[in-house]
Amino acid sequence: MSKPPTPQRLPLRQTWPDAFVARYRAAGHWRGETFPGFLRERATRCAEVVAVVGGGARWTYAQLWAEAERIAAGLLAQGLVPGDRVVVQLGNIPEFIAVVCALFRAQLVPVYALPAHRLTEVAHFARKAEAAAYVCAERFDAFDYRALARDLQAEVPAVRRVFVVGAPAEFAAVASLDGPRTALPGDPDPQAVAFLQISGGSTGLSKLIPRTHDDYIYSFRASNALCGIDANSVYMVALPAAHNFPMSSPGFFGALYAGARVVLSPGPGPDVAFPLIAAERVTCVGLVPPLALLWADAAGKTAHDLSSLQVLQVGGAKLVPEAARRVVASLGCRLQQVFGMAEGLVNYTRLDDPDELVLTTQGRPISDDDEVLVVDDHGVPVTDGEVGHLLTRGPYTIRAYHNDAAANARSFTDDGFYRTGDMVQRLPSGHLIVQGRATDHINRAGEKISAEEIEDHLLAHPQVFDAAVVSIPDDFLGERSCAFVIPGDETPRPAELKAWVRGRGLAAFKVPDQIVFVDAFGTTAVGKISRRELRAQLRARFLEDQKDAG
Ligand code: AMP
Ligand code: DBH
Repeated sequence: MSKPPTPQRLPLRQTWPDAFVARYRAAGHWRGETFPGFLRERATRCAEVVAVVGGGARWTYAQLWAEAERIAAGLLAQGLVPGDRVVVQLGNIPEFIAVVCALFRAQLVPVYALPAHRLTEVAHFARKAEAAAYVCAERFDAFDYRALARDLQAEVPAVRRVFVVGAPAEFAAVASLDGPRTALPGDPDPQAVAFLQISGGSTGLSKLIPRTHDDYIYSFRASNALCGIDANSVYMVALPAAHNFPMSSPGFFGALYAGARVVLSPGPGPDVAFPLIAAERVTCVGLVPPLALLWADAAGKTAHDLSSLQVLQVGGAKLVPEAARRVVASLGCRLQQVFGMAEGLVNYTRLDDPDELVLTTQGRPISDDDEVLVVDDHGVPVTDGEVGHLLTRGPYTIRAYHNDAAANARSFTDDGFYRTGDMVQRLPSGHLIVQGRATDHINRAGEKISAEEIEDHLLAHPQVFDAAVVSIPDDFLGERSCAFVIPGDETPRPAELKAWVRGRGLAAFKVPDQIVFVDAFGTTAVGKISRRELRAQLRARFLEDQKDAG
């Protein structure tokens, strides 16, 4: 039997200059650990300890590892080969963790899609990553992912195999995967890329973020110490598990590293999360600001016992001081602000920081080796306390995206600093206050939406002459998206345009919250203005009109 030819693919790489590698090793940040290495060790040392709770399952560390090895061997028996990239789109179910651990065990490379993503996004990830397979759930939140799988294979035929958690239809079931354990590879190089995380997409489509075993494990091992996670902790995943925040800050990986218990909440609302907190005695959970406020509100009325909660983390979008005060007042546990990014750098307020810093800052970097620069528009460092662009490099911040030369040229300086796109103020203590951003994306309750991406979809509509998408302050979401549209000959209805965007195969959170029709853009502009200026003008005019109307 002849083997299929090994496809010519762009290699996966994330490298730091030698001097930095030496420094991060010498400092003890990079210890040569790998995902399969630490998971196997925990499966022995914490064999009978409960590792993962969710969806009716209660797996010990030994069971989780056995599941991972079964699925890993099964995927290889089905024809996948180490190095293949696999798009994973699963909700907060134990199989998400088992599948990801299985991919690590087989040296297959997960590419994380969110459950909210639809065909356009998943196909983009598959194409960019040159994925060979897709793992999805039969359904989640009433959406049938097998239909998406069919469309995906039609659009990206390189996705040879589909594996389904639940009823597989014509595909293979994850539950029945199996194969010889002897076919499993040894442990990977700790410097190798372990997975591809997804960026929120500040300009255009999401970018793929290659993270190595060494760098990512460092980020959550160090996070554990700063978030109070140890073997006695019970960590709840309330946000989508594929998000970098609940995955690694300290996230479920931090919890598994510590030998703690991970509790998967099927949704982020207090109605589902509170009973689980009470039943499992959850000690730590991470939320985005709107959810934290919702929880704070509900905590005052609930009959469920939330007294086990020690640390409530809030991040993904700015938590303003007044909101922080409300959260602290009603939840009665320690608040920790988390300002992170899938590209790397994560900042935490420390559990023993004075209250004022916890309420008013977004924390300071994990590592002494996180280099932070706050610079003006010309790249010159500003003095402490002034607002500037945040640039960073360090032992767990990437130096390049995968397969995206244009984004790399834009996003990294010549000496390897990542341009975060965030505008911050740094206090003498090193704590950062996020003051805004330099890029035109919308941070909708922690989900980042690229204005450009949505404008492109609107422009594809036959009755749209031009469109500009901007963020508008929103009491609940923090920001909502508003599309200013110059119609063609006929003005479509707003609902029709929203349905159009949804119909383009996009995550629902990207559908504009509001559509405003205008005759023209930029009356004050002389000649050509940038999209960025245009969006700023439209936003300013809109807010002014609202003020006048109110
Ligand atoms: P991403 O690159 O998609 O992982 O998104 C990371 C971005 O989310 C950051 O660069 C910030 O713009 C934003 N972000 C995350 N946490 C916070 C926070 N606590 N406060 C303000 N913005 C945040
Ligand atoms: O928003 C984020 O991407 C984020 C927030 C908090 C993140 O990636 C993280 C912590 O690790």
